[in-house]
Amino acid sequence: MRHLITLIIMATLANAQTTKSFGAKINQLGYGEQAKKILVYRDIDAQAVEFRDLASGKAVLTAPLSAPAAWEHSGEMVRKADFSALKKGLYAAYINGARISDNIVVQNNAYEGLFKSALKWFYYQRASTALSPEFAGKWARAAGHPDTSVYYYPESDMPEGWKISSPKGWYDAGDYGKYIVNSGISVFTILEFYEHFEKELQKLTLNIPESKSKTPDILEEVRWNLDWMLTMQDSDGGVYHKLTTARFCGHIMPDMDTAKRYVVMKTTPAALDFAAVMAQASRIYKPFDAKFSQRALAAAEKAFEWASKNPFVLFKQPEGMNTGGYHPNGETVKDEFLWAATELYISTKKKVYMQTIDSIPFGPHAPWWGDVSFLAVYRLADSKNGFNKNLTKAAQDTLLVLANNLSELTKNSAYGLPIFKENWVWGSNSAIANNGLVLLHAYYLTKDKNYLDGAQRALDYLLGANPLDISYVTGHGNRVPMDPHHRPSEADGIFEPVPGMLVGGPHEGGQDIKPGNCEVNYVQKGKPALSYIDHNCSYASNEVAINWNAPLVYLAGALHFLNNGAKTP
Ligand code: G3I
Ligand code: 9MR
Repeated sequence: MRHLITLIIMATLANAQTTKSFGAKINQLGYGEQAKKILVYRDIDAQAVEFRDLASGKAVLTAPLSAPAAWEHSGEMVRKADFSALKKGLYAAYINGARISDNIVVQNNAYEGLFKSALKWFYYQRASTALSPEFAGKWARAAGHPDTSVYYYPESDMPEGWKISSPKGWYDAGDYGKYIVNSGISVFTILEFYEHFEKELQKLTLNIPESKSKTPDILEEVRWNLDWMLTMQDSDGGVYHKLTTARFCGHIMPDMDTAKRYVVMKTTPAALDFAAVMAQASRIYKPFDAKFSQRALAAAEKAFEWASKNPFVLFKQPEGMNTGGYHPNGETVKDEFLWAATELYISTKKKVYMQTIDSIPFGPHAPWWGDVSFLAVYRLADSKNGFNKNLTKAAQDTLLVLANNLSELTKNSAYGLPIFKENWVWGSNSAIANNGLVLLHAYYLTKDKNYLDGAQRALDYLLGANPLDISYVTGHGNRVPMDPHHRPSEADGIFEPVPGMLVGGPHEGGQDIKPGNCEVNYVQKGKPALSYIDHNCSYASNEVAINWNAPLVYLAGALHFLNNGAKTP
């Protein structure tokens, strides 16, 4: 009952923070001038949509409505209108004289604030440090989790008094755990964004404590997590899987969570994800910190060697611990071996890594923390990385198979969105963001604008072009999440959640619907795109996570730079 009352209060309060919807599904932050612009509206007896310039009130474009079509993921009948012809300005859409849309913004800087905010969010996730008002504004907070005395779980498995120092790093999500596997794909994605838009990102300032250094702020922020990751490697090269308390703490601020913290078993996926990002980091940081670059590469090779000697050690949750696992059903480690070997080959050109690459097949499956093989496909498909022509061609073909499937959905599905049925899982928004990144990589390879249009539609979905007509990013949009499952946002006494966070998004899993947790069944069977609740009880649909924000940073940032004339990578 208590939860229900909270829910009603939050929903009412939340509405106080949002502007009323007019019904048309659009990107609530707007569009670049050259972007594909699609409006989706419920099935209605009309021929066209009229777009009016808001300043003059004059009609400037009439766009025909498509035939009604059913969108299987929400059970809606909808129609689309293409208003790509609109150039810089502020507009609204009308049907039969009635307004149907929020303000429509067309300007090339539409996503600048968003991508910077999504990237700055990683600073807000820092463990082991206070966030001062100078850098964190009203979300400043005391330091939590020094992590200078971290034990082994279970302690009985180690000699009396065994402990390590493992400070810094990013909190994984709405909890205060630090997880190597999830750090892997998250760090890769942000560093790849840097690799692809290095010129544009050199000068980007995030207003973080390191902003005055000679190293670009984006690299300084990632370094906070890389430094922690290095402390998770044991002397034999193995890497501990995670660092957490034994059980998830309550919804409290970091400095209030003073329970003992532990590392747990070394695993093969942890060693390989660690090896991959350390090899990648050794190349990127070399011009800024040669010593760190050498240390990272040595650590990467040592971790790969440990994994080669321990090729199938999987995470097993110890008795009495309930924190996250990052251990997918039916786990294989071939994807991690492929990715780590690919990054290590690029950094060292050693034959041993090529032998591993040649032994592992890859397929057209977008990347997620449980299958990182497509991160290797991105590398193998890039002819600048010097792999043999046949392998590069095979990777390019694989990339285009997946991108073409996504492009077909963009063109022909009722909502015009690059979304597969299998994307409706815990973290569905990150699956859709990663689909956008697949399409961007295909655009870089072919310069075919259809792929760029698909990436645009992936971002449109996250920012409002969805059946719930909300932007899934805190603080960015007309209707946004106000009560995410994010301990600092819940416990800080500040009404607005920390900004720039992409919530997990809708799906039918409903793993959080149980007595004493989410007591409202928000799942609509057969309608995954509607199965979401903006309440902190819902860690399955409304949490935030570093591997969800990272592809948002890349997608919004890449479109921003491309909208403003950046060369494709
Ligand atoms: O891969 C299968 C897919 O084949 C199947 O069709 C689908 C539907 O059943 O399930 C898919 O597996 C899901 C997996 O996520 C991949 O999407 C599992 O059901 C689902 O339980 C799993 O959820 C993970 C969740 O932890 C619970 O383990 C999320 O991916 C993962 O992001 C989340 O991570 C947590 C950390 O453990 C702790 N910190 C917060 C973080 C975010 O919630
Ligand atoms: O806060 C935890 C979140 O980060 C995890 O994704 C989720 C699933 O593992 O668990 C959350 O913690 C809850 C725990 O699982 C059950 N008791 C309530 C905890 C806070 O919601």
